[in-house]
Amino acid sequence: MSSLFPALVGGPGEQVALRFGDGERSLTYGELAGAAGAVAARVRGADRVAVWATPELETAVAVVGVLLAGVAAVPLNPKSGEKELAHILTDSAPSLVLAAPGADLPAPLAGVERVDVDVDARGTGAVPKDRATEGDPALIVYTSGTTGPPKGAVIPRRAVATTLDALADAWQWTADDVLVHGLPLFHVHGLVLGILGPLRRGGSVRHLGRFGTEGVTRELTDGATMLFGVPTMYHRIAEALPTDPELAKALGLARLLVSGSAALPVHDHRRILAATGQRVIERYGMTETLMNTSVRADGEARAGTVGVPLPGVELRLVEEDGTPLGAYDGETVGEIQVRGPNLFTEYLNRPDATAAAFTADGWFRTGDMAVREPDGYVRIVGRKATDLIKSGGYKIGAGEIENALLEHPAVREAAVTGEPDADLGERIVAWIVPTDPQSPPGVEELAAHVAGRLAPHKRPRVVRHLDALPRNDMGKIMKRALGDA
Ligand code: MCA
Ligand code: AMP
Repeated sequence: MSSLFPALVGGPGEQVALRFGDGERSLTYGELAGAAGAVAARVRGADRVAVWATPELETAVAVVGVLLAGVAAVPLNPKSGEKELAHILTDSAPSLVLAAPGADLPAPLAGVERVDVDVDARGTGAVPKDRATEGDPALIVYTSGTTGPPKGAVIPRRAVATTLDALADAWQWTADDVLVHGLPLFHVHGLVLGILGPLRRGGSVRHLGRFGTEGVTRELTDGATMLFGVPTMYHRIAEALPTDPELAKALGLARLLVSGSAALPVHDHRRILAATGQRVIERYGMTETLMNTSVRADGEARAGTVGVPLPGVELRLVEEDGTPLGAYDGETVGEIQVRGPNLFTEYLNRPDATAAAFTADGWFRTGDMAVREPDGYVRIVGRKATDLIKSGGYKIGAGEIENALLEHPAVREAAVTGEPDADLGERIVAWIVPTDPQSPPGVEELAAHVAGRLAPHKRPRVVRHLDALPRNDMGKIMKRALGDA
């Protein structure tokens, strides 16, 4: 297949490709070709390589190098707890881990060969020939389901290329664009859209290291043209705007503000429009599908919708029994199913889960419920599974948190739900029957327990104690009754 990154081969060598933090660490395309070429030479022939995905220059160089070598990258959340990390390593069996020099790798990685990424490596600067085919895996990204540990979605090179080119079409995204964001680099949003996207276009990305409104103001004032973020980030921007005229001015300069990973409430859309004159556009995707729909840069930015299917993506709504909905009326709710070159290939080592995710004729069941307006705009109205929580744009399975909570000696029974939260979209609530009602475990103790095993974003924000969990005749926990318990 043609290269994923044409700009690295005889492209704009002097142009800045990547910039991290407040600007002191950056690489031009020529420098990136050298540094990523050195990584590629090191990992060539491997099957899968893990990347310790801190929000740093090394992570971007590592992933680009692994892709240049035609190898699959497994990005690891550097805040993963030991149980989650051990699961991902056992499941994906990487032959080595790439990390920034000096990064402190936790115990589960002790048995994996470590290779430090040298961003100053230049070698000949020659980019190795890309021999991978479009069906070969590019990335294995771990994503939560309703129960059990996260599954590794195997994302082929074809999906990365086609989703980024479809977004370029929808957003008029070119080499002249400079993207700013502060997203984590172990998920599709921050890594595929936020790093590989600008590099495929031959443009630039400035990563903030950590999201904050000051960084957004600085970069948009200094020539950045696009901002990507999850709704929590736009909510924090909307909250800051009334007292931060510099932020309002900076946002007003942007060519495109894009939100995704969860729904951006209409209230935040309105506040940002009123203060900046800019409309935030939403796109809708999933780890398994990369991007499915978007409001187009040349289309009507209708708040509360995720726009229209991207070029190449087939999208339909189906009834409970799988029958496709007929004419779109803006009212009838169905599950979104998608088909196209943007889809993942399989869940690693999980043929059962892969088979369950697709219909016989290759449609992927997203589990998202939506209506379609007569002109084709998609409006997401909810999710099929109540046991999936979206908090801060992260997808979190209630089951994995319940299992972690049950491993705490002070917890006899546990049920986890999501509750509306103005900042996070949803916050994780743990309903606990304590082992000893006289000394029930507190929120800090349980949050630290879950953060240390799984990840900090999976920790409960609220703990409620009960004498018993409400159960039906079959003994199944009735989560909808928990609020009344
Ligand atoms: C707090 N912390 C703890 C604990 N409590 N650490 C360990 N144990 C504890 N008990 C630490 C956290 O690690 C973190 O550390 C800090 O305290 C704050 O934590 P938190 O409250 O979680 O962070 P936040 O500031 O509220 O984060 C909000 C956020 C974040 C920045 C919006 O949620 C975020 O980055 N979301 C992006 C999610 C995303 O990219 N999703 C894409 C997947 P420290 O201070 O060191 O940070 S969806 C996707 O990819 C699809 C394809 C799509 O459509 O996009
Ligand atoms: P993940 O599995 O972490 O990739 O999350 C994918 C899920 O995020 C989708 O199935 C949707 O539920 C949700 N999502 C992504 N983008 C949007 C959006 N713009 N509006 C509403 N939900 C979204």
